[in-house]
This record gives sequence, structure tokens and C-alpha cells, in this order.
Amino acid sequence: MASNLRHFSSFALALILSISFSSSSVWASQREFDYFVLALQWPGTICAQTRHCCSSNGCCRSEPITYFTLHGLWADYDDGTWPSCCTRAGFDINKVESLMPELQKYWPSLYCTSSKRCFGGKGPIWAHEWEKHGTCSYPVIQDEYNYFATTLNLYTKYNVTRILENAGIDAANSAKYLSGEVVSAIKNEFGATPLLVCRHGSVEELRICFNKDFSPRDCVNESSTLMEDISKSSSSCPRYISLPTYEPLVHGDLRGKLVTSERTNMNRLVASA
Ligand code: U2P
Repeated sequence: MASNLRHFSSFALALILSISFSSSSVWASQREFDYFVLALQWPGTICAQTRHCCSSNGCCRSEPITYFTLHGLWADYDDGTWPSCCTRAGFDINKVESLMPELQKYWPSLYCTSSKRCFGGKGPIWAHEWEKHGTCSYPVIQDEYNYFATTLNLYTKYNVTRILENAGIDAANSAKYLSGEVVSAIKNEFGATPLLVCRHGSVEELRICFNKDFSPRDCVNESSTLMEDISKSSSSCPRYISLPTYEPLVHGDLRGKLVTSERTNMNRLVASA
């Protein structure tokens, strides 16, 4: 009986451990990562969903953002999973004070809700990204300042918005591009295969990947670790995709309301026609 109980409790413990350790979001005993993902977001797709405005949301600026913005620099494993929340080094905004103008311009939150921090509470997107991903970038990246400075450097060095513009792929509501054409434009300039993420046929994210020495490498598809052909690198995207623009809802300004009600009236007119 006692031995059965012992077996049962070891089994239960093993089960609990295997459930929690199979998740990609555990923080204990995480092995060193394999490569970096630089995740960039297309505000045109995300901001088109904005219904409420607040000062911290980049979508609420008076001018629409027409360039890819930063989501994060992620330390990932080759098998498509990733470590997260690797140390207890909490985000300290004072450490990145000198980078604030660039962070605000190129790494804004595109939502009003604040982001989850690793060990409780909420904070700005930078706190989420540093605590969840930056702390797992050791030993390549050793501290918070280095995490943000490195990410901004990579972002500036590989200007994907400019690469696409040079290939004739511009932000526009009606233009459709072959997803393979977008992937090839990046591949030709960057030298490795990116990953596209779409929402309803619009580009939501473009991810480019790096070895630990920051040389470009192919990205690993989240749903498949086999990169057999170029179409796999844009699996959530249909054959034709767009890079839409949006009309901002302006925070603390009636313009947003006007834009929204004008749009609603227009929709009514179109519906009744
Ligand atoms: O794709 C949904 C969310 O999963 C996290 N992610 C995804 C791919 C990857 O290679 N690494 C990774 O971390 C991201 O979580 P976040 O940083 O937003 O919390 C991504 O948004």
C-alpha cells in the first residue's frame, strides 16, 4: 500500500513536471537558446483593429505609422519552441533612459492594455520583452541595456520597410502582393529566409532570424521545423497578401471620433445602396 502510494506520488510529480516543462513558457532549468528571431509588426494590420485610444498606444498617434515596428528580439530553439522568463532581472526603465526616443519611435506598444510581466503585474511592452525574452539571451546578451541597444541596432541595420519599398512593395490598401514575392525580396537583401505571419490576408508580422553571432540565418516555422521550400516560410499567409494602411483614432482629440463616425456613416450608405 505504502509502495503503491509512493509510486503514485512519483508518477503524479513526473506528470506535473512533464506538463509544465513541455510548455514553452516555463522558466526553470532552461537550456541555452539556439538562435535569435527579430520580430517586426506591421501597424497597418494591427491598428486597423483599434477601437479605443490611449496615449501609450502607437496606433493612436495623429499620423499613421507606415513602417514596420519592433515586437521583440526572441531567443529561440531550433525545434520551434523557446525559453522564457529565464532570470528574475526585472525591467528598470532608468537603464534604457538614453534609448527612449528610439524605443518610443520604433518599439511602441500597438495596444492600450499593458503587457504581462514575468513574475506578476503588468508593465510597458519593453518590460514584457526584456523579462520574457531578453533574460533568455544570455550569454550573448548580458544585460537590459545591451538587449535594447542590440535590438535597435539590428532593426536599423536591416531596414525591412526600405528593402520592401526598393522591391516595389509599398503600404497600400488595395495593392496585393504575392507572398513569395515579399519573402524573396527580403531573402535577396538579407540573405536568409524570413517568416511572414498574416491576419485575414494582411501581413501582421515579418520575422528575420540570426545566428548567435548575428549573421543572418533562415527562420524556423512555428508549426513545422521542416523548411523544405519558400512557401513554408509564409504558412499563415495566403498566396496574395497586402500591407494595409489605417486611419488613426487620435487620443484626446475629436478627430478620431469624426473619423469613426464618418466611417460608420459611409458604411451605412454603402450598406443601404
Ligand atoms: O506567436 C505568438 C507569440 O508567441 C511568442 N513567440 C512566438 C514565436 C517565437 O519564435 N518566439 C516567441 O516567443 C511571442 O510572444 P510575446 O513575445 O508576444 O509574448 C508571440 O507573440
